Amino acid sequence: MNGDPTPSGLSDADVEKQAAGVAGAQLVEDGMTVGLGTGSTVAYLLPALAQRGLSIRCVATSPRTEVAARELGLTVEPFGSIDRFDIAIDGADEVTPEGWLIKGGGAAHTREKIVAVTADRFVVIADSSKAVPALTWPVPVELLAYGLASTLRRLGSTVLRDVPRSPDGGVIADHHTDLDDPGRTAALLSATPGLVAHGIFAPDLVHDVLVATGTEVEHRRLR
Ligand code: A5P
Repeated sequence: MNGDPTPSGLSDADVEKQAAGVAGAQLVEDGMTVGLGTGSTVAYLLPALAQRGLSIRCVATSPRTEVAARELGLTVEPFGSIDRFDIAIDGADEVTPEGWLIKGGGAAHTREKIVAVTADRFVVIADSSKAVPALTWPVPVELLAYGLASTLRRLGSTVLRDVPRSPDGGVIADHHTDLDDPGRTAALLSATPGLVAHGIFAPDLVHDVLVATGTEVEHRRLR
């Protein structure tokens, strides 16, 4: 795979993101409540979903997804009155064969995790570069500004990211750690006061993974 444009004008990676996004959109049915993720793969999901012309109610995980979805004519509601989604579809930075994910490369993992747990079916859409044998990325974390220096000292090996605060006021950082046992790391991070949410998503959250290689999409059903 290289970065040169294909005949469609898209890079090879974008061809795969588009294929995964289109496949994800096919899983949505008329009348559903739908959680919309964030990122460059979701950017291909949105037009594919809008093109289907379904009557659906959506909730977005970020302002950029909300704006893009509305511009395409999708109905986006605030996440306040809906207490479950039929489906949520989102990208990932890494996905293992067991369904462990790293998310938050786009700093939206806190909202993305709330949407994922709210969905009856959480679907991951990914280009082939995201499918890895084991997690390796630094773990994105969202931290409260209150007591930030203390939280950073207790976490250790955590680098503030040069990005704006989250829409909920959180500070975004990346925690560098060994991920041989992602469940143990996730539990340690979850138990850290001052840490709002981390980007490790456990397999019990994930129902389907759609991984595109070229224009072919492999559908992995985890649950
Ligand atoms: C946003 O915070 C992330 O969790 C994204 O879902 C993830 O980084 C995947 O993004 P891309 O689709 O842009 O690779």
